[in-house]
Amino acid sequence: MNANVISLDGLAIGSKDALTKAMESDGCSSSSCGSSDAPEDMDPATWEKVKDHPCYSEEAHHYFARMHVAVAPACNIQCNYCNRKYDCANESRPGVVSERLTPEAAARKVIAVANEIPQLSVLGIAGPGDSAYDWRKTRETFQRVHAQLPDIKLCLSTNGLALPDHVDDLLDMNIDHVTLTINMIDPEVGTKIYPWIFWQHKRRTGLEASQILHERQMQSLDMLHERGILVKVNSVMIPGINDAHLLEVNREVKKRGAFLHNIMPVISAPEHGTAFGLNGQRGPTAQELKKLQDACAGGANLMKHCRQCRADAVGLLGEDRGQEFTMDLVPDAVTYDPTKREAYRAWVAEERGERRVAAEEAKAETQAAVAADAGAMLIAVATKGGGRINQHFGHATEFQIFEVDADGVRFVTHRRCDNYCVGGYGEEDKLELVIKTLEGIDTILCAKIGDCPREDLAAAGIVAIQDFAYEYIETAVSAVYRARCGLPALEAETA
Ligand code: CLF
Ligand code: SF4
Repeated sequence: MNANVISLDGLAIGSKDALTKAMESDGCSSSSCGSSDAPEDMDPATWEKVKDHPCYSEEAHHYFARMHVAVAPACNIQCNYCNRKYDCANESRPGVVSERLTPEAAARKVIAVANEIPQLSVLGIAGPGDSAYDWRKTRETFQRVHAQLPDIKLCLSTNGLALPDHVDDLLDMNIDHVTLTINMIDPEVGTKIYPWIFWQHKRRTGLEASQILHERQMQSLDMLHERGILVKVNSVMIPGINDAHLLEVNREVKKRGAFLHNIMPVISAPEHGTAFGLNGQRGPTAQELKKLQDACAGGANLMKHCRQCRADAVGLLGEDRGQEFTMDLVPDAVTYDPTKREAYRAWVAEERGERRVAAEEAKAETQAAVAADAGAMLIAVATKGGGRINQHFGHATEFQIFEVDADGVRFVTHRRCDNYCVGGYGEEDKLELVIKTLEGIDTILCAKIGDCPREDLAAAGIVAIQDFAYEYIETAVSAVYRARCGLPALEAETA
C-alpha cells in the first residue's frame, strides 16, 4: 500500500509518518480530550462524466468538491416545504439564506474558490429559486464560468417545469448533469405538496397545477435522457403524503432512464415558516428513510451520500467553507491559476486506483474466508476526505457509516454531530450527544482518540480504534471485520 497521503487542507503531499506527526500536534493530546460506482459498472463515456462529480459518484465524494452560486432568485412553483425567504429547499437546507450574486460576481467567486480549493470539480446552480425558470442568469453564469474554467463541470438543479424549453441550450453548453426534483407521479399526491404553479402567464392551482407539473417533469426526464444528459432525481420524503408513493416514483424514473435517485427527508420546522412547518408536518426518521431506500432495491440506483447542502455550499460534501468565500472576501479582479488543481487531479488519478485495488483485494480475501451467514457490522469512520481514516475523533462533525458483511464493504450513510473537542478540550455533554448519534454502531475508526472518550464509548458498547490512522477506509473496515470473525489480519493491512 502506498504510504503517501495528502492533506486536503493544503494539498501538501507527504509521508504517512510526517502527517501522523502533524496530527499529533494538531489539537488535543490523547490523555486530555476527548452506489456501487466503479468504472466496470458503467460504460466509459458515463464513467468519464461521473468520476469527478461528488454527487453522482459515491467514490468521487471522497476526493472532489462542489460549490453553489445563488444567481437565480425567481421561482415558478410553490412547494409546501419552502419559504421563499430561504433558498430552494429541493437542493438545500431551509433556514440558510445565501448571498444573491450577479453572473459576473458568481464567475469571479468560482475562480477564487478554484484557486484555493484544488478539489473543486463542479459548479452547481440550485436557485435560490428555480435555475431553469430564471434561465437568463443561470445561462450567463454557466457561459462565463465555462469560458474561463472549461474543466469545471456544470450542474443544474430544477423543479423541471421550465426545463423542456432549455434542454437544447444545455447541450450547447456541454452540461451533462441535471437534477430534477420529482416528488410524485400521481397528481393527486401532488395537490398535497404544491398549492400552485405559475404556467403560461397564469397561476394554476389544485389538480390542474400538479397535472401540468407532472407532465413537464416527465417530459424533462425523457428529453434529457434522449440527449445523453445524466439525470439525478431528487425526491423529498414527506411522511403520510408521498412516502409510500416514492416507491412508484423510483420505478418510473428508472424506466425513464434516471441515473440516480436521491430520496431526501423533508426538513420541516415551525421557525422556517413553511406551510408544512406551520401545520406540524414531521420529517421521516432515519429508520423510515432506510426502510424506503431498502424497499427501492432493484429500482433506480440510490444516492445515499447527499448532505442536503447549504445554499452557498463550498467544499467537499459534508464540509462547509462557504464563509471563507463571501463576496467581501473575493477580490475585484481575480485570475485563474490551474496549478494546484492539476497537481491534485494527477494525485487523485493515482491514489484512487491504488485504493480500489487495495479494497478489492481485501474484499476478495475476506469473502473467501468469512462464512456466508456471518452477521453484518456497522462501522463509523472519521474522515476529512481522500478515502482515508484521517480525522481525530474529537474533530469530527460527521461520521461516515459503512456496513460490512460477507458481501463486502458498503457506504450506507453519514451521521452528523457537533465536534466533541473544542479548543483542545473535550466537552462531556457533547460526547453524550455524539454517543447517541452513534447508536447501533459497533466500531469507530479514527486517526486519533483520547483515553476519556474511548472509555465512554466502550461503556456504550462502541469500540474505538486508532490503529488504522491514514489507511484506506475499505481495507481498515475489512480488517476489523476479519478480526471479529476470528480471521488473521491480511499482510497489506499490517504493513
Ligand atoms: Fe450541487 Fe446538486 Fe449539482 Fe451536487 S448538490 S446542484 S447535484 S453539485 Fe449533492 Fe448537495 Fe445533495 Fe445536492 S450533496 S444537496 S445532491
Ligand atoms: Fe421553493 Fe425550490 Fe419549490 Fe421553488 S422549487 S418553491 S424555490 S423549494
